[in-house]
Amino acid sequence: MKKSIMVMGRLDARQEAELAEHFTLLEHSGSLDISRAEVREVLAKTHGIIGSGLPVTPELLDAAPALQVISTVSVGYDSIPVDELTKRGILLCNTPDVLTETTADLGFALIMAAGRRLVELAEVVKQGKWQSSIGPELFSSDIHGKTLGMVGFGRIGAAIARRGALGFGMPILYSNASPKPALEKELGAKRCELDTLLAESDYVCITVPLTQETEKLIGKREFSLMKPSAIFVNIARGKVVDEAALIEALENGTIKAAGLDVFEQEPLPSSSPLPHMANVVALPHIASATHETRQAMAQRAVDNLRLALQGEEPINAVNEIA
Ligand code: 8YV
Repeated sequence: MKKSIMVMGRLDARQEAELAEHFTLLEHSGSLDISRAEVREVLAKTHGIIGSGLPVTPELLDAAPALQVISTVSVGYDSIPVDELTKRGILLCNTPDVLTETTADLGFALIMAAGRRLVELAEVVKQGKWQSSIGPELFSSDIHGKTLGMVGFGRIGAAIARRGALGFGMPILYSNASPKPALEKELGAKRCELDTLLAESDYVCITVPLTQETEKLIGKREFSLMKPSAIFVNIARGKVVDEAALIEALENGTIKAAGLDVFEQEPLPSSSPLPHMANVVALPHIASATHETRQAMAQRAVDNLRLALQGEEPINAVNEIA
């Protein structure tokens, strides 16, 4: 008998057909709200779940006794309790690599947008306020030759640093749990303590995953260490930063500007001041959201799910099941 799966979110028709060839696709109304009887009924039968931002809780896992694999269409898996999955013998797969360059493109775009005040200055033109030549109050900051500090130096962090070092001649500092000698050689990057990085960088870019150790890693104290001219970029997870401290630092000139793709709460609540601040470029979590990359991520997640449920080695397993 075919195994059953729940498809949460969008796959293209070809990917759905590929899964339907091997598995029964369970019909559901697109939510994982286990307070609903209909959702519990579907969960009770499912062997695999594919989707992104999946709100996985122990209660949800209790409701899915046949579950063998969760295949997330994302590299990050902070919404999923991996240890709990491992304890229950459930495999988790994610989609690294295929989104690295696209995410790094957006990270660097935010460095440029916040540094060169692109959104703010485009608004000057849009609102018909470009009446004389632009004066120093609207001048921006250089990017080339400035020091880029990478908080986290994994695949995406390295890809952003590569753009900065090779394309813009930026000296690179990085803080990371382990040293990266190959990248030090390739990019001239220097590893240092987080506090040193914060004090010496002109651009500070966050790419660490959200874990217990990195939650609120950057708060009031850390902002106070940065240069008043520093530009802060976050493409990792909003919860790595104390958002209230960030807002305060941007308001009182502790730092100069920020480019943000991620927020403590997403979608950003309408009460947030961040999108209305002139020195902030705020985006709706779109670092990997190109046609090509979302397609590649979905395909990778489909491949992972299919392989894992067929008892083969998936391409990207997060945990190990004995
Ligand atoms: C997505 C991301 O949030 O991969 C990640 O960890 O942050 C993004 O690419 C999204 O989940 C993709 O569907």
